Amino acid sequence: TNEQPIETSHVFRSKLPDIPLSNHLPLHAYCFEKLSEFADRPCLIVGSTAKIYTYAETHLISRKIAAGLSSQGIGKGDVIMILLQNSAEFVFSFIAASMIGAVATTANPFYTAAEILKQFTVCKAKLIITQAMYVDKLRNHKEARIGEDFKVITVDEPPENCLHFSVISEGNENEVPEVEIQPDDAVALPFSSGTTGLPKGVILTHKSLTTSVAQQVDGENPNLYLTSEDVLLCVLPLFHIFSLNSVLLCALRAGSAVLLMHKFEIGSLLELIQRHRVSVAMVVPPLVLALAKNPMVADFDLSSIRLVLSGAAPLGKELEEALRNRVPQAILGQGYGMTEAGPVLSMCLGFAKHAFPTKSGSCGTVVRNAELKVVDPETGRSLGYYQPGEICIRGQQIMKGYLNDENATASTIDAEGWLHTGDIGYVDDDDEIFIIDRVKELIKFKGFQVPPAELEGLLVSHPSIADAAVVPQKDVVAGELPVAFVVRSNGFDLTEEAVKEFISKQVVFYKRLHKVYFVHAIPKSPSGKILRKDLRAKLEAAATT
Ligand code: 4UU
Repeated sequence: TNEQPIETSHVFRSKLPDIPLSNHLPLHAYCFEKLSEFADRPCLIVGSTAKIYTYAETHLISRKIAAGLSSQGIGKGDVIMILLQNSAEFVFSFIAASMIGAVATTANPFYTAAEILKQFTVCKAKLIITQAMYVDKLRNHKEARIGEDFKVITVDEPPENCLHFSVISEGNENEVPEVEIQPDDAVALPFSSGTTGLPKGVILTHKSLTTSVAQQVDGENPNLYLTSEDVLLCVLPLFHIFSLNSVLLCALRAGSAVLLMHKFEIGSLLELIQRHRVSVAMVVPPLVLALAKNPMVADFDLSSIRLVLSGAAPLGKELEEALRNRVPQAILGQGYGMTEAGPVLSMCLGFAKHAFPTKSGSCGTVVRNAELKVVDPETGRSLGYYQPGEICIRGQQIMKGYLNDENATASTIDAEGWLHTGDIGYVDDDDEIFIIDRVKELIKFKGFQVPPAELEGLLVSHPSIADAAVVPQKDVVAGELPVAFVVRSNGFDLTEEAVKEFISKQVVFYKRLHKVYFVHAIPKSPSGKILRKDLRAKLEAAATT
């Protein structure tokens, strides 16, 4: 007989049964599968103008753009960059790329020239769709020139060497080339620094995204129940996977309307919620803070809101309770996502058609058709209920891998297909997930990614800096702020202000350093890794004294 102890592996599953997945379909075909049913329903509502595009119009314009992109030389596997704030053009361009088997990489239009060009170059993008005001940032490219090496299309008046959006939007919808799209082909290429290092291209395939959307909104009892009567708030930026997937793609699949806001401003947000009777609000914790605390909220009618989904950063219980007072009729809950995970790992089961009771502070339950485990970071052993460890996820929704980075892929997705998140959490005996810490380097400012390695690279490029480390400091409004520990290389002339300015000139606003501490050495492990935990502890000690 075999007396060897059997290694028990705890795998957590959804309380909802698995469903058949239509993930053989290309993403656009999947999202518009029920087009005939929703054809005349509102699909996109442009907040600033109140212009409405129906499902039929959205589909038709996207087909025209698909043909237009193809006549501009974009073919299967080619990468286009969408550098836009939330807008109808963003949506059309994304769907159009999918229709011709092209890949869309999305970037923050507020990025500096250097940040954009790095992503653009790594992706080998052939074409950029943007606004005229951002074109100057694209002119800094030393090797590639606009109009010669890549094309730039602007949704407004095109500057020199650029083309107007009508060049693609007036394509002939009957001339969309027939391309064969495999489920494993890339469709989206968002950037994320993952658990370590610099931002990397995350390859999300048609199968990843159709699976992820299905895990949320498909089935007899969808985990996130949306209908064609719903109006979803789309104020979170579509270049980030949270909004792209859980707002836009989920809405399209369910036939809901998407209210597009190009930027966050509390007054117009409240006004639009009231005017368009927004029923579902996807938010991040700083927005919850605004909704819970801003006195203006009392002047508006928010009674249409039936569901608030917060994600991308931890949401405190107190804040959740404060929001509950403002929208007592709504179900509040969280989603937990990570770009690499496709992105949704777990979602509140209070959002289901037949809802389950849930607890505040939880990030929901693992999505259906997926497996989640919690592993001991030291031993790799999987842990049971209430035992905190690193959260890992497995399923058809996770990324194919990082673009041109086999090492980073292999250190994130193990040989058995488990994606390691770098988040520490536990599962309680109602199968609800609680995140309590992050072991990866990543800093999150209002849900935006701030990769420390990127800032450290910039810091040590300064002639007077010998070494540097960047870690998060807790903050009530932003969640976390990047702060730096810096070792000066010559004398003591370098000031905190000079360091801050040096960085702020090179990065988007949320990556700016909040504080600089000058130190004699950066604590490191024998293998040379920065001991971030020690630095974080130092900050916490300083904050409490
Ligand atoms: C504590 O933030 C995201 C994606 C979020 C998302 C997506 C779809 C949320 C709900 C949804 O429906 O992706 P990234 O790659 O920018 O950042 C990933 C990291 C996670 O690893 C975790 O550390 O952001 C943190 N995070 C959260 N932390 C994400 N969601 C949560 C959360 N609570 N609810």
